[in-house]
Amino acid sequence: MGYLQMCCITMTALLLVVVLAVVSGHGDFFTNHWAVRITGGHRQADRIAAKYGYMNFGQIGSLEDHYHFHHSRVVRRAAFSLKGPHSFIHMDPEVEWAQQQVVKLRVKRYAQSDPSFTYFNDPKWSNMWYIHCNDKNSRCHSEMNILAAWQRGYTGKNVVVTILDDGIERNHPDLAQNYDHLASYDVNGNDHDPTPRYDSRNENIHGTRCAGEVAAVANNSHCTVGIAYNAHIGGIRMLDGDVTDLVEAKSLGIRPDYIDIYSASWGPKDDGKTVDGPGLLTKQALEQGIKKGRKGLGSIFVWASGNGGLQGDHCSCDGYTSSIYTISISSTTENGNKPWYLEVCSSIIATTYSSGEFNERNIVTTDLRHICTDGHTGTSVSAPIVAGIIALALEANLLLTWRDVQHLLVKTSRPVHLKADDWKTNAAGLRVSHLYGFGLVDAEALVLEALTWRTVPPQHTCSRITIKQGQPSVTTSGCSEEPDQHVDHLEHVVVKVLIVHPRRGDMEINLISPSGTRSQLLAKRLFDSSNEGFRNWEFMTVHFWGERAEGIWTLEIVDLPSKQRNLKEWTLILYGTSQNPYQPHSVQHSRSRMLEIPEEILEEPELEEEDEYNGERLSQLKYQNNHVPFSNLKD
Ligand SMILES: *[C@@H]1O[C@H](CO)[C@@H](O)[C@H](O)[C@H]1NC(C)=O
Ligand SMILES: [Ca+2]
Ligand SMILES: [Ca+2]
Ligand SMILES: [Ca+2]
Repeated sequence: MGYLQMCCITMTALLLVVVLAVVSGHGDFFTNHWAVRITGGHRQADRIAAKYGYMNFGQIGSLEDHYHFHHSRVVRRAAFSLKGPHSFIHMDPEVEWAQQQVVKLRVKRYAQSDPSFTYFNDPKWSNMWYIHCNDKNSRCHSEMNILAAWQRGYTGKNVVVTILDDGIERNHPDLAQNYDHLASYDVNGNDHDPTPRYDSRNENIHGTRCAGEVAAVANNSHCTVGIAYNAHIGGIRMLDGDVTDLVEAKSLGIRPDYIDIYSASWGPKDDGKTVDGPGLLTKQALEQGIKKGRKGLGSIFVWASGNGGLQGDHCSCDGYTSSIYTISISSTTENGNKPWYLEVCSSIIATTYSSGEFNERNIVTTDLRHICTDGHTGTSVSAPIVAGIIALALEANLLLTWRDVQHLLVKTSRPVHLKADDWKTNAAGLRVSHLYGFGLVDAEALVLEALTWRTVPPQHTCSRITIKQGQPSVTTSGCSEEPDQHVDHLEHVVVKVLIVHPRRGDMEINLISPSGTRSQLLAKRLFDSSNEGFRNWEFMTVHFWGERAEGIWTLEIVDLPSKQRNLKEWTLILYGTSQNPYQPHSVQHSRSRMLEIPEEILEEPELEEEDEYNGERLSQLKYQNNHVPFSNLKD
């Protein structure tokens, strides 16, 4: 009898569960909070709460007889109302009404989300916390807003992405449908099939893992969902053999009018003592790509910033990731912590989630031999995520240039909860860090901005300012004589140095802009004992993005206590536009700008006092803009 009764109650409870699940719909998650209506006052409510194992948190606002009950034994954010003694509260005759509270799937700035859309039948979907961040399994603080971008209809359709790596398994069941042989090539094998070489050690898993992040097929009951799950995906097999300048150059130049985005998750050794970058051919291939690729709009090269964190490596010593033509991407952990592998440097533009500590979740993706994995880690994860997100933006606006894409990332990425001790606001009001660039990418913001984006004005370059030894401070008229070199609003800033030093790793180099923003171009590297110094090495920083170019630029080298550095020569190379890229036709702006010039330029700026770095100002130069481009504008 007792058993029977128990059985029936359980069945009733189960029924309730089903009803609740249906009412709540997909996309809603049960919490351990209940709203309960009980007459008879607080003490009665307390008594009933205790009877079923709840805490009574008191009356709900001004609602008489309504109480907030909390049950600590329910798993937070369960997908279904959980069974257990506490659920019997619904059947207590003294309880007039009870409702377990559900959390709505929060999708920012999207009014009519169709909850069923957020559900895919791919078995690893529930593990993709970085896509449905505020979901039942996810407690991350900030979203990359990928789901929201999808819900606006952007999934990478007609955009072509390729992975420069050790090949891709093109017949992987989660890739085959999106695989595009025209976006693929095998540079190692000199054929058109980029299928990886299989061996017992599974050496060549990397490319297939990157590919799945970008474009694994959605809702096919297999494995995962790619970030641009309707994009074309190809692979360029080039890492499984001798990697030469030629191999790299060839790879970066495969079908530049067909392939939109090249994703590269590799680079020179991250051993903390290497200084290496693209060779002659590869440099040309990158330049050719941004000039001629995508029928003149420019190829998009996305690059992982490097995994040498433990070796104290600094990504400014990696010429691929610090090139102005590549988009350098860093990683953060689920909790916004600095991952152990992270490399710091000033050329990083933005950041995605990736793997972290043992208690933090990983990224899931496709793997060699038709399987899935959550073993894909490091900044290798981050470049493909951004490649996928850029594919969404290109679907929204196919006319974005290579520089538009960088501007969009600068503008839409956010520091949110990413922890770094060096977040600062530059003079253009942009928050930026050497760990994370402009912060966590925001796919939805990116597609929204892309939709209404106006192509930025032409890029100008000013690179004639060279300081010779013994000339620590020079005033120059900059590049004003030639209008097509006039730089006013900054994008990238490059410093090329010739420095002799008995121990390269002892040096820290900083650049201070006319607005007073300080960017660290190089940090000390413990393992770098080379005596080769820097021979015309180019450091790049994006930290002055949007700032004005005019004024005194200061280079600072700290190598205490040895002070053995010998700066032979340095060149400041400014990239940017003559017009404000965000208000290209504002007459108002040109007026105020003309008023500013005499003051900023003619006044000798004060030097700051000796700073906290105990550094020595080695060299300063003044970039003066006499060019007044708006003088002929009619009001
Ligand atoms: C995924 O597939 C299922 C059928 O397996 C379908 O009911 C659902 O609507 C699909 N989801 C999306 C977002 O297309
Ligand atoms: Ca092949
Ligand atoms: Ca899938
Ligand atoms: Ca590195």
